[in-house]
Amino acid sequence: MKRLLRVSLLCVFVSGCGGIQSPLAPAGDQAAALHGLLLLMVAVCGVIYLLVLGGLAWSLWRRRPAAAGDNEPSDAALGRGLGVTAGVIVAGLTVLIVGSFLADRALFATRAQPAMEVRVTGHQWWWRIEYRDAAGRWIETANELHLPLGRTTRVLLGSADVIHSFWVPNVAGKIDMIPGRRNLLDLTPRRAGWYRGQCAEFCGAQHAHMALDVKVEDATTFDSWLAEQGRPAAAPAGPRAAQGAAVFAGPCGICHAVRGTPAAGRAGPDLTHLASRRSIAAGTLPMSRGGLQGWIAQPQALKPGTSMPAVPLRPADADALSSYLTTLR
Ligand code: HEC
Ligand SMILES: [Cu+2]
Repeated sequence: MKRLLRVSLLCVFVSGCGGIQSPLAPAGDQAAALHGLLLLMVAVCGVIYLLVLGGLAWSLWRRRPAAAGDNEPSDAALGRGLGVTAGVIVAGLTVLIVGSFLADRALFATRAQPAMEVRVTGHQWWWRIEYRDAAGRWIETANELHLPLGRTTRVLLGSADVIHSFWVPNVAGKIDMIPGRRNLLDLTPRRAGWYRGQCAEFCGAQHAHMALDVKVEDATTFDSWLAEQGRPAAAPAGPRAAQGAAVFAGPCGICHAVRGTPAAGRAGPDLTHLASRRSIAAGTLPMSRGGLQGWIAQPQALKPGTSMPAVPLRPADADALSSYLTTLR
């Protein structure tokens, strides 16, 4: 029983050391710079901690029961002890100052270079994402950030309502998204794969359901992905999807855009290529037909307080609607 407890505690600790949402498994230049600084801080503070504990243990061990006054350290010994302590602290702090200066330079090393711009805007509780393509057009999507491997992407961060915070720990450090301000963050990922970001500033009841799927992919895959995202939605294939599109254009188009159709709402995420995404409503549900059906039927049960209302629909219309949404690839 005791061993089981120990093993499971160990698992809990070790599970924090890697994975898709961890600053301890850097997958980009900026995260690597911060990871190096973290290791340096742990090393310097660890050495000082051990020295202090070692000194304490040594002086306790030397203390013998003796006549009063016999045990007092001499002025010279005290002076030597203080000198060593001050020396260690000054040396440790100097190493940390140099280390953080170098890490800071590494974080801003790309700032002077041109880079692809992506606007990410925080909303309660989802992410609006707009890419600037080579032709200077802004291409809108939501809740899933794609990054080209080995290139630098400049993220322009803002907020539409309250303060949010952008943090994809495997790729870079955290920066707040403040209404009325644009903060910049350069991302240079070096390892392909899926990562997870999370709003890192409490922003209301559904703050915990404000996750961000991040995919780092090789530059050619990224380029064709972006070209695909820039296209308008395909015309609905078949009568069922056409019925769904007609339903969508009514109540849903007030808040959502599907480019290439009359739906041009701006209050909610752009749904032009919804079905190409991995999850629904900022990581709340995995993407599937059933997930979409559930979300549309009961957004307030799945994400209480979200600005998306449950729209009353006839069952046949709801069914056609989710068929249509799955064609938005
Ligand atoms: C009053 C505005 C409003 C209306 C009307 C509305 N929505 Fe939404 N919708 C939103 C908002 C805001 C979100 C983001 C919610 C969140 O994640 O917290 C959203 C999210 C979604 C998502 C998830 C998008 C993503 O990127 O994961 C889908 C799918 C969706 N809505 C479909 C619909 C459909 C279908 C209708 C019509 C039946 C509809 N919505 C009506 C505002 C609206
Ligand atoms: Cu938030």
